[in-house]
Amino acid sequence: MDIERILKTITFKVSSNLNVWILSDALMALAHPKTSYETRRTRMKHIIPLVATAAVATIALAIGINHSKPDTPNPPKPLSQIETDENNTSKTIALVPLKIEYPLAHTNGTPKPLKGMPNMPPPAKPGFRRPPMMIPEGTTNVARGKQIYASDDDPIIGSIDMVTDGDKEAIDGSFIEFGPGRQQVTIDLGLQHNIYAITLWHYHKNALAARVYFDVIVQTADDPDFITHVKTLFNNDHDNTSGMGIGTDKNYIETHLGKIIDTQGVQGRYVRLYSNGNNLNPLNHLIEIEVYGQPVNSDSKAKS
Ligand SMILES: [Ca+2]
Repeated sequence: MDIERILKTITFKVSSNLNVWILSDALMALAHPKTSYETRRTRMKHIIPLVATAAVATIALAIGINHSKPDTPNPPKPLSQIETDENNTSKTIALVPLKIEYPLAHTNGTPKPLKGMPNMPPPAKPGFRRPPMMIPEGTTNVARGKQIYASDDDPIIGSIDMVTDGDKEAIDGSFIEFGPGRQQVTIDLGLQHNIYAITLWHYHKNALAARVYFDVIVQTADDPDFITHVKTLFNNDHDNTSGMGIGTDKNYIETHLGKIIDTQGVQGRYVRLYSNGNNLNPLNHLIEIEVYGQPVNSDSKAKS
């Protein structure tokens, strides 16, 4: 760190008797021009150690203060949260990191850069790692094997049950290809859940070019027609192509890491995912959706 190096250099110079001696003698000669060199030397023998000690102590304190400031402020991850149920009873819920089993990365070489792609976030800094998401202890993927409904229930490739079959690989036999235009799939969790995270993978085999899916919208609701208690949890339809409102979320490049949405314990039974083609063709692809939650009538109660 540059500031530390500079301060250490100053400390060395100040603690050097020669430098302090010359400086102090010059100052004393200016203040008392008629004083002899021997007299000044006698007086300075008592002054120099005090000046040097004070200077070193001040600089050491400055270094200590500088060290106490972290390079990047990282607020500590909460290990628990207090939730209140409908009876106004509060309880503390232990939080644990969300653990995701990622599929293999399917990339060959460097994908072509995305030129002119709207609504993209700035590129991540080298070495950036996504911080773990904290969810209540006991939360599991409650979407696995659940009933699926879709706007296109006879896909071009694959079958809609593959949305929740646990296979996340981007290989032949693992992905679904829906028709062009806006399509949606809906998962019926079977009963109301508190939902803490949703993860999803479109087609993430970026062998030749980065792939971005458009108008990705994720919602939950209490009913299959999405009329009651509808919550929009993600929406990157920045220009309202779908007519469901302008989304403030960013487009993103598909990778084996998928997309993770923090859903803050929202309550619902049905989870719906929209998309509207991608940057390479008008088709829609899907590999897997996971919904991490707990039934509402379990120990964990909803926040909203
Ligand atoms: Ca799958």
